[in-house]
Amino acid sequence: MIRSAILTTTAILALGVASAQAGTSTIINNAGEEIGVVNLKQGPEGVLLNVDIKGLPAGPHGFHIHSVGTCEDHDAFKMAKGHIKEDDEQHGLLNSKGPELGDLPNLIVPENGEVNVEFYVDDLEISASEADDADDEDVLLDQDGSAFMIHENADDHMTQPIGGAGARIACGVIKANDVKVNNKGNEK
Ligand SMILES: [Cu+2]
Repeated sequence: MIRSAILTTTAILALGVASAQAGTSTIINNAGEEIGVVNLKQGPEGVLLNVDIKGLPAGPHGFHIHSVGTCEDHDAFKMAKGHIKEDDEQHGLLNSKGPELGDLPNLIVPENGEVNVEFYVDDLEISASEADDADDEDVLLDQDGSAFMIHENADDHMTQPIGGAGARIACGVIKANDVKVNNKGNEK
């Protein structure tokens, strides 16, 4: 009886690791105030993002995925470090030696400060589908996590290292949504 309980727990944990099919990132500003959310859904080859943020300055803003999942130093957001990338990649969606995995299109914010947009990012996984891949660059929920970052200015998609996008004005740690497992061992 005890053994079967342990086996069941192990099976659920293993499934949980393998099945973060969705995620959420609460976005905060330099004052540490919540200003919106980015929802993530895993597709077969990449991740669908839905961005819903209020209270940003109007205009284009560089938008990236940075390599450490923390926004606690909210006055500057430096602890999130640089972009997620493979070793030989350069920054920039328009760069012949790029892009980096964490390069995204600019967020174009209208005068009312509200941006709501959905787009798709190729070649990313929210969490590793196999344990061996757990620390791969393309896995958002690797050991130190990942964070969305919004910059003060536009990303020109070419200049190193961040397209001239300037200061970091908003940040959101990427977190897995709860994985629900039913009594047949299937995800709900
Ligand atoms: Cu950035």
